[in-house]
Amino acid sequence: MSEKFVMDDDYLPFHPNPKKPDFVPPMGAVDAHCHVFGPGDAFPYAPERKYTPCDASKDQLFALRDYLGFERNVIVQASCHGKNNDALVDALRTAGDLARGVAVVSPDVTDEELKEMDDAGVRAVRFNFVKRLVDATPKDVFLGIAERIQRLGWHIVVYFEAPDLEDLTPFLKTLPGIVVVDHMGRPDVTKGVDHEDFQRFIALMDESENIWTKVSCPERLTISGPPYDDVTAFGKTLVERFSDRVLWGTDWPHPNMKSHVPDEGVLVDVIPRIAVTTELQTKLLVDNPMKLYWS
Ligand code: 0GY
Repeated sequence: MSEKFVMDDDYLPFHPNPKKPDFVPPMGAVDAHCHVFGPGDAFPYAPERKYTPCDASKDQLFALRDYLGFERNVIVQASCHGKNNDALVDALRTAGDLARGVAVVSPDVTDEELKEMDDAGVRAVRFNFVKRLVDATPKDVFLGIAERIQRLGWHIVVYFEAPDLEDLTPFLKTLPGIVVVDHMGRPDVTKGVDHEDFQRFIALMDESENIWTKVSCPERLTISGPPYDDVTAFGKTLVERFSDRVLWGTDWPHPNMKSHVPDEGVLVDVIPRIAVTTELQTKLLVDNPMKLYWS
């Protein structure tokens, strides 16, 4: 019998009817950071998870993609599914060429399992350092996984919060291949772009041409709330300085939001404020993700 999952009391389900964005994404645009959750009765949540979300199915994700004017998704394995990537792989198989995936694997994953995920469209692994989401993994374990996935031509996605950047920098610099940092390294936006914390992140990207970032998640970083005026300068700075190494994503269905339920139409309307020319928008939404995930 399948297990029944009840979402956490303080869990905020995703927006039921987002607005139609004013910004029309360029043809072939990619939402390069989103998730699928369950459904729990088909793809049970992991016993070691730190939160129980509401279900957020592949069909709901693909409907949102079409509604917002996007063509493709990069689906990221979320911590509530632990290292069982079945829901992700199922979504990738349904989407065919319209989606690619980022998996979370343990060091004892077999070559056959990696090959199977590669066939389904997985192109990266995620290393999560956010303590509220996962128990810590030793860095040498991550390094071992990083070496193994090179053969497949996969890259690495890392998730950490700004206070951890200084400690993590030597490790990030030893990682082989392309490394994508989630959500701009999660800066404290009250400090401003000129603060040494964000400047440290910019310096890391300046020094390491293999480091990319997702200019995503204003909804997580904001203090002032929608339309996220206090976050715009961070994304804009990165898009203009590293135009060939930036990606954008909705982060649907927005796990663990506490302050508000984001409207994805409002999130899409942030794009022309951080990528202010057609050329920058095309790089951010089409050229860069296509190069990393589809070539
Ligand atoms: C995100 C952010 C979060 C959650 C996860 O894997 C996850 O559970 O990534 C978060 O809570 O900040 O990128 O979805």
